[in-house]
Amino acid sequence: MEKTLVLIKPDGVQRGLIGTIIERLEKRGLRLVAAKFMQVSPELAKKHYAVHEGKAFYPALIDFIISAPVMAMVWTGPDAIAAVRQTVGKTRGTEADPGTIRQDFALQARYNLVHASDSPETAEAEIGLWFKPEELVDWKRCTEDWMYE
Ligand code: FUP
Repeated sequence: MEKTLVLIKPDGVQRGLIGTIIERLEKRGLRLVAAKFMQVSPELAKKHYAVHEGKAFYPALIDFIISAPVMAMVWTGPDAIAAVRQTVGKTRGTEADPGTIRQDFALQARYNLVHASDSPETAEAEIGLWFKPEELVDWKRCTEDWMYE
């Protein structure tokens, strides 16, 4: 089963959407395996967004991700990477599908509430960047017997 990194970004925290966003992932049937509420350092922000360095929106993105706390999490489940990105929706709220978090609660690109890993390679690297191996909890939800094939 895949694991994926999910961040509820500073706008989601400030707007009081932590519970709503977690609820969507829980109801989808995914399993939370790690979580920490934290202030992001500039060093961590730069490592996390290294792929975007040099782009016009990069400086504002770094300022944004360190501007208030984030809720960092690891979620797992069958096809968890695609499932979470589907639930989150496309980058811009105005392009995200109905029923997605970003379509329901966001309008533009920077203030789009959630980060979610986009591939197995990225997920592995991002989980390693944000969490120590011992911070991941090994458990199973009772719902999984009725959801996972
Ligand atoms: P996503 O995978 O949907 O989170 O988005 P990207 O990896 O394409 O972009 C990473 C982050 O950069 C987005 F969450 C928001 C920010 N961004 C901007 O601020 N402006 C842009 O034009 C594009 C992305």
